[in-house]
Amino acid sequence: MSETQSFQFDLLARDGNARAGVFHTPHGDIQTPIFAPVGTQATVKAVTPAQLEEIGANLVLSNTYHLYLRPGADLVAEMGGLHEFMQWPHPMLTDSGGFQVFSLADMRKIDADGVTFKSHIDGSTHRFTPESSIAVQEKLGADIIMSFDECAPPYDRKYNESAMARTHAWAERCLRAKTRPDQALFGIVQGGIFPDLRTQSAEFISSLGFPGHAIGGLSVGETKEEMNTTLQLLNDVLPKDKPRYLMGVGSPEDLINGIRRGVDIFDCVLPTRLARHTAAMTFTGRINLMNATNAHDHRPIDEGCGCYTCQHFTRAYLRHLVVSKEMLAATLISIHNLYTLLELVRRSRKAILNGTFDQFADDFLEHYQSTNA
Ligand code: PRF
Ligand code: ZN
Repeated sequence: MSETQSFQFDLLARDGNARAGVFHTPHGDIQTPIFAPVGTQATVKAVTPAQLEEIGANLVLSNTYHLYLRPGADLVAEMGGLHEFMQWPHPMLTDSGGFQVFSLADMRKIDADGVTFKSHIDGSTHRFTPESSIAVQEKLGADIIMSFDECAPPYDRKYNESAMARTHAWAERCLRAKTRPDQALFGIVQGGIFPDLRTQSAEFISSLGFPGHAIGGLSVGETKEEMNTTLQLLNDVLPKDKPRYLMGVGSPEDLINGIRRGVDIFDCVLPTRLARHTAAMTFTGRINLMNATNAHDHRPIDEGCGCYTCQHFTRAYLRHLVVSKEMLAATLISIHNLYTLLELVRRSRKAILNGTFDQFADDFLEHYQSTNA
């Protein structure tokens, strides 16, 4: 099977700039738009694979940086690869490690060839290059792997110029380093909030022939308006016949605003991280289950929700669990939050296929109470 066959992207419908499609991978089809739960350490925190399947999850993301440090890519390969190791038989994606080195590693020194950094776990020194990131991602064996990039702070022009140039040179090196035909390597666009850099980056990355394109360097401190303007611009430059992946973005309003501007794939730790901090996401905003107002509440988190948590448990019970610091709280709230985002992309997809996405998006945004975080 040739690469173009196994990773074909079929665009089924367009509604304005919003798209509904199917991306074919060796571990099954990804129906887009989609939200990918994050399993940083080869586990979506507090949720079993069986529970993820019941929620309707499909694509799951994991991190090269973490798995390289622990347990090591050779061990994952020895155990049959990431899918087998964590028992997720559906599509998987690994991030390249660049972004995590910059946000997590204790010390890092970047040069034209790669990044030297110290492990946040034991302080040991390591080095990633585009070639080693691809080698690690080939051992892990996800269906979608990412180019090694550099994400700069959004407002620093000089920094963004050099980070973009590096990202472009590294994208070419990643393509050359890749050997496995059963993995799709996506390129990453950078450029901060600067329209000319974003255009230049999208044009260059698109020219390299990747089967998909990611938008990096957003949701890193810029305003929502700046993110939306950048997505609008990229929608016109990125090729329409390949999937677009907005990295690390996943609040409900960001999903709607991204889909509206042509984004197909999202991932974010937000639903599972909020759950561990006792916050539930709903179609109208966030609820903190620690709040005393829930103490005698017979209702589920969200009366319209079809998730396991809402089908069985009251807010009063969930508040009891969070007040008592019981582990089940994280599991039940994570199930609900992930279900909410997956339901949001499922409903968006239906609306796109029906040609009613604009109305759906307007209704959603009108009823949604945004939280700053
Ligand atoms: N690059 C990579 N991973 C990422 C990002 C990026 O810019 C972001 C930024 N939102 C999240 N994850 N490789
Ligand atoms: Zn629910």
